[in-house]
Formats: sequence, C-alpha cells, structure tokens
Amino acid sequence: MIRTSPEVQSALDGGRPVVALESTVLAHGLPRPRNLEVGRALEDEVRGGGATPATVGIIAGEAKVGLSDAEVERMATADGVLKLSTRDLPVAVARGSDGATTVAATMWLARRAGVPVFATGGIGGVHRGEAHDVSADLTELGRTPMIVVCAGAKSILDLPATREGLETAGVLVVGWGTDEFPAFYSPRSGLPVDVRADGPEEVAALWRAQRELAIPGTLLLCVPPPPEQALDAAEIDAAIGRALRRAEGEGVRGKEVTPFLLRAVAEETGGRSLETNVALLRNNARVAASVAAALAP
Ligand code: PSU
Ligand code: MN
Repeated sequence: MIRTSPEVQSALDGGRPVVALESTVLAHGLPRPRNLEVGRALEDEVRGGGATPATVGIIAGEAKVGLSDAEVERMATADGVLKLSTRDLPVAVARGSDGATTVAATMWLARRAGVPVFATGGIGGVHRGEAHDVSADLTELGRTPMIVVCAGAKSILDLPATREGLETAGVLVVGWGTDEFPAFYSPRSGLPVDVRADGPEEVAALWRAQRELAIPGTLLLCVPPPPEQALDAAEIDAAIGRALRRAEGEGVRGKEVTPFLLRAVAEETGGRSLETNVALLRNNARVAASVAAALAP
C-alpha cells in the first residue's frame, strides 16, 4: 500500500540518512508559484546536508514516500489536491485521489517506510478561541516514534494550550540550542522546552535512549527561526489578531482554518511572514539532514 521510491529505498537499505518532508505545506500552506520553488529548495537543502529527501504524499490513490520531481510539481500545481490528516489517508487511497499529507499523515507513512527523521515548518496544535479545534498532529506526535524537526507551533495557535497538549500526549520537546519553545515566526514564546540539545549528537543520544526505553511518542526538535528572518513578536501578534478576526468574520471552519490564517497573516504582514516561513522551512531541512546523518551507522 505504501510505495517507497527506489532512491529512498536504496538509501535506507544502505543505512544512509533520509529526511521525510510533508506536502500539505506545498499544496495548502504556501502561495503559488512560490510553493513549487520551496518544495524543490527543501529537497536541495536535504541533499546539501548529505541526506536523501523523501517528500510524502498520495498520487492518484497511491501513498508515496519519495515523490519524483514531476509529482512534487503536481502537488504544488494541481487543483483539488486534498488535505489529508492520518484519518483521511484511506479516503484518498480508496478513491484514487491526489492528497497532500499534513504532519500527522506524513509521520504515519514515513514511519511505516522506515524513515525516522522528518522536517516541517510548524506543527498543528490547539487553535485559539472556544471551538475546541485541536489538530490531529498532537495525537500522532503522541504515538509515533520519530524525530520531527519544526520551528515550534505557529503563533496563530494558542501556544500555552498547545505546549500543554504536547506534554499530555507524551511528546519529548527538545530545544535546538535554546531553552524556549519557539513561536514559529519569532524565536521566543516564553514557554519552556523539556530539554535543550546543542548539536546533532546530543539529539541522537536522546533519540537512542528514547528508543531503548520503547517510549512511543515523538522527539520534537524545536529550532528557532533564523534570526535575520524572524519577525518582531508584537508586529506578528497584531497581524495574527487581524487574521483571526477575518477568519471569524468569514466563518472559516475545520481544516480550512490553518491555510486561511497562513494566507491572511502573509497579507497582513505585506508578505514578510511568508519569507520567515520559507527561511525556517529551509533551515529545518538542513538541521534534519544533520540529525539524520548523526543517526546513520
Ligand atoms: N506549518 C506550516 N505550514 C503548513 C502547515 C504547518 O508552516 O501548511 C500544515 C501542516 O501540514 C500541519 C497542518 O500538519 O498545517 C495542520 O493543520 P490542522 O490545524 O488543520 O491540523
Ligand atoms: Mn484544525
């Protein structure tokens, strides 16, 4: 049911480092045509770090770990690509549809293909407001042993509640050279990580211990956005406030909320949040490649 590309399979068989990448950020999280450029750039960053990229997605009902360049292009340009969390994977498979995988669904497929390291932008979490909109990313992070490299959770979310949700789910939250949980567009949230790691070897040691103890949850490696590209916390907060009011005014619900807010925040910051988003995605792909290399025998 899950097809691993020959290039990815040969890297795995040879014990060489592989980094999984998600496709929802391409299909639904970034505007065209930037999304395709970023999809390719992330693969290049992984290769530059000496690892093999494995972009994950569903093409015509087939779950793939390691999309070809033409398939990455299809994710970024085709109309009607579904946004799939883990629960939605059977729908795309049964109907023969194209689907982009969120953090949760990417983890599900990458894990089963034997890829332990995954780079993304920000994880889903608890949305602000009283709607009890909680991303299924949190559930998946609690039950799938992987190293997920991210810039924390997007500040469009309720960050204190998301941080608590990670704890309840049993996720080990590790700060990459920081003691603070990053806030995606800016490096600081005022919330703590569980442990700090300075360099890939320290991450690898934590991962090995976690595996030896057979703890099911994720090691969530939280990397602050590159300082030159980070946005001022007050400025981004104001932009998010305006974006949230627009979402409420337009009655946006369910899986549309995250893509809508990402778009609205980019508009409200005159495109600057988009540059931050791209910079941290690339940075996370580089960090993930270094961690995958440290795990390779
Ligand atoms: N982070 C980004 N851009 C994105 C997402 C995260 O920088 O597009 C996506 C991820 O795929 C994540 C999803 O899993 O948003 C969360 O969506 P939801 O809140 O509907 O669970
Ligand atoms: Mn949601």
